Amino acid sequence: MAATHITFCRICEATCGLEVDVEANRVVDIRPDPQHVVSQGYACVKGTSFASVQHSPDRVLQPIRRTRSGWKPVAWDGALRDIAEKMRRIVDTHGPQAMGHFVGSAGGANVLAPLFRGALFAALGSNRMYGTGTCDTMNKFRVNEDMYGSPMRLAYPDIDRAGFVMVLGANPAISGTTLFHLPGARGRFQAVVKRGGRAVFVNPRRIETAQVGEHVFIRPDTDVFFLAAFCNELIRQGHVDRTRVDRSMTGFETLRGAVAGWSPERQAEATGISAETLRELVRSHTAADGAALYMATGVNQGRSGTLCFWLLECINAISGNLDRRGGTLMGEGLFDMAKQVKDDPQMQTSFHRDDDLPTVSGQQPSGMLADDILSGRVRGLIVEASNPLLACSNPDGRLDRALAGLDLLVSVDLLRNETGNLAEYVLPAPTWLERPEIPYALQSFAACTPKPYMIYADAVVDPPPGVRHEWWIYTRLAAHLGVTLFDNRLLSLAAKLNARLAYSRLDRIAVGPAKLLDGMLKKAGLPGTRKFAAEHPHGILLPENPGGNFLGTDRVLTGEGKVDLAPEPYVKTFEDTAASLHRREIASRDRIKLVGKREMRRLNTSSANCERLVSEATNYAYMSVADAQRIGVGDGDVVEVVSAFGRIEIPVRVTDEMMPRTVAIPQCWGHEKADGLSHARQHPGVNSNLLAGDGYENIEKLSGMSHLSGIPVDIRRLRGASGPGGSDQGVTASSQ
Ligand SMILES: Nc1nc2c(c(=O)[nH]1)N[C@H]1C(S)=C(S)[C@@H](COP(=O)(O)OP(=O)(O)OC[C@H]3O[C@@H](n4cnc5c(=O)[nH]c(N)nc54)[C@H](O)[C@@H]3O)O[C@H]1N2
Ligand SMILES: Nc1nc2c(c(=O)[nH]1)N[C@H]1C(S)=C(S)[C@@H](COP(=O)(O)OP(=O)(O)OC[C@H]3O[C@@H](n4cnc5c(=O)[nH]c(N)nc54)[C@H](O)[C@@H]3O)O[C@H]1N2
Ligand code: SF4
Ligand SMILES: [Mo]
Repeated sequence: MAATHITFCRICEATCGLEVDVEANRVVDIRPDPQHVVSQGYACVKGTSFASVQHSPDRVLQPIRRTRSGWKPVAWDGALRDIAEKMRRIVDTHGPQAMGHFVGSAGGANVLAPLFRGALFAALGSNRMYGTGTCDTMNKFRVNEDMYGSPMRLAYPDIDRAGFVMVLGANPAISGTTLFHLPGARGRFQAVVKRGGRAVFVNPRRIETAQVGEHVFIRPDTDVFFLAAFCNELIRQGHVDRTRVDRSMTGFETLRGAVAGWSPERQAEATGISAETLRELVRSHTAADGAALYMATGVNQGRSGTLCFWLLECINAISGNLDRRGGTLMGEGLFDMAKQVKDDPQMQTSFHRDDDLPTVSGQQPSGMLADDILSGRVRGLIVEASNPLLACSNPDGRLDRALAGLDLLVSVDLLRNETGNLAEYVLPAPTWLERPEIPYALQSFAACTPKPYMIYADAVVDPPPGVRHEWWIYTRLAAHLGVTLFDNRLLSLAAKLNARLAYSRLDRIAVGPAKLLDGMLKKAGLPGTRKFAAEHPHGILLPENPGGNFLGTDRVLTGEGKVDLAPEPYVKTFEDTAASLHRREIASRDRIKLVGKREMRRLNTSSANCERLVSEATNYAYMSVADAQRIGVGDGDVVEVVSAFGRIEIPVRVTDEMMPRTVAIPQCWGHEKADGLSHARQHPGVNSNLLAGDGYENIEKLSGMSHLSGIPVDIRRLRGASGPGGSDQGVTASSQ
């Protein structure tokens, strides 16, 4: 007989409620939880298909080591001892910064692992942390820090009340949202329109979400001109809330001066959005009872992601919409994490690298990883929950070569992915169904969601016996290395003793994750884990954010206690670069630009091996009818896509969704070398990040973000749909 457990999905930030049927420790069915206090019966196919990842025959079930004669299972103790010895050798010979770590997006869903990972590396004296944060959203953390005083002061659109919502560079119906937790996003946007408001999606692709609202095409990587002109026009039309600005913000005159030269007409030359459309959007924004602008990865990954988010937040702020119902609200979580991290030097933007690139919220630019390894600055790397080989820019396979040359590479993962394949050790971790948890760290601590709530879920199934929690792995490594965790000998001893007890015969007396979470919940005045699981399995709604709880309060954490509308580095960078970027844009407006495309059945690289989700053998290059005709390609034809950094071959899909001179290729494919992923290997597709540049020139200097969207490419027809090896010559698109 199957027992039904109530839990929540941790694949993306929507964290939808799920019902899971379990029989003899096997997941037999996963359904949406109709009673979850927020998702109310919504879940997507990735969540409900997770059993095939959970029970994948490719799961790594005990530590494995790469040897000359192939991968061999090894015992935990020996593996951790050997890894610790190698780490020690690297640190003693090359200094602590030579030992780094790399964290992927699933790392953000794990509430406990970061505490112990952070403690281990701090104890070693290394702040060499990389992660896919610099592929998705570090620009926002940087701006939050400078405008509001802490990277974790996150504002989010009050979508359930706004009269005008404009979304740039996000596709919530497919992707959910980031730093803004919104299960069933499509319906929430639809509701804006149903109550007479507007939902406008500014995007080079007519995205799925735009079906419930309006769509405006924008040339990739030109949002900075659109936002500057929007801001300027708002000021020019006199729609500034002077009372709020004068009382609670600084730098308005500087901001006004910076954007003054950006007229609707000037932006139109680069963005393709007509001056009239922009003026009309500003009028509508101003007329609405509550308006909010939101942006995400499509803009974050451009060359001006930090400037864009600065301008966007300024528009929300000066129009009187920040900290107001129907506008944008400042999240409030279990604890005031923003306050807690504010004075943590690890979390403040710093420039300790020997180039002038920033470390934002503790993360160094992932686009410098290959450089840092090839120059000898990094000799060892622990990768947790990530697959940087496919997820990060990897020009012409340069990252493969760099990672392969490390003295030590360890992957902590469910599977042996492409990155793990280059490692010396793969250490198996539990899935989220095997972990007790509260939702996403950010959701719990910043609560950027229209319906704040808390939920606790016990582990639904026991992990396989040879699998170990990440917190345990890091604590045991610390014990082998002889370093003091948390800068506190007593606490460190206790943590190490606890890790010794865990997974031993005395496991029952060890303090496991559930006990730690119990303490956290109780400290926040909520029921403990046991009570939560027994009495509130579908979660508890917390008071809604009333707005008016940020400006003018001590939650504004800047020196002056006011929102800074003109942080000096942004104004300077904008003034130094915008005009020349604009000129270059106009000079190259005939070039095709590459953008990414998230798909419902795929989650970054990590669902590629899921049989229930992936049936197509390849991804495609999506291009407009006009581009296809000019290049002379039809559906299914294979093209060569060439950038300044690499070259790929990929079949085409012709669609009216794409803005002309733009091509969309779903990222995070390219599994031809994945011999640890049997299904993915048979459905390999093509890695578009071979076309992205890395290194200093291809990093956004204010936040360390990689330039992954809006990459200029040339496209040429290689062969017809059914003609393998055909070599009829096409024409180069860029010169047409
Ligand atoms: N199904 C699914 N869901 C996911 C993921 C997934 O892989 N699959 N990944 C998860 C992760 S890790 C994240 S960070 C979030 C990301 O969530 P989103 O940020 O919503 O990500 P995307 O769906 O890729 O949307 C980016 C959009 O930006 C557009 N775009 C590209 N370049 C530009 C530009 O220069 N300007 C403008 N205005 N638009 C541009 C693209 O066409 C695309 O529609 O999604 C999460 N959810
Ligand atoms: N061109 C382009 N490139 C992009 C993007 C884009 O929009 N365009 N998006 C970028 C973004 S936003 C992101 S976040 C990255 C995503 O890239 P990554 O952050 O690397 O994330 P995934 O590919 O989802 O996951 C990698 C690994 O995590 C493992 N994993 C899953 N759950 C767990 C767990 O609980 N514990 C452990 N230890 N391992 C686990 C999976 O098995 C998988 O092997 O890609 C980036 N790359
Ligand atoms: S939307 Fe995200 S959280 Fe919800 S079921 Fe799908 S993958 Fe899981
Ligand atoms: Mo991401």
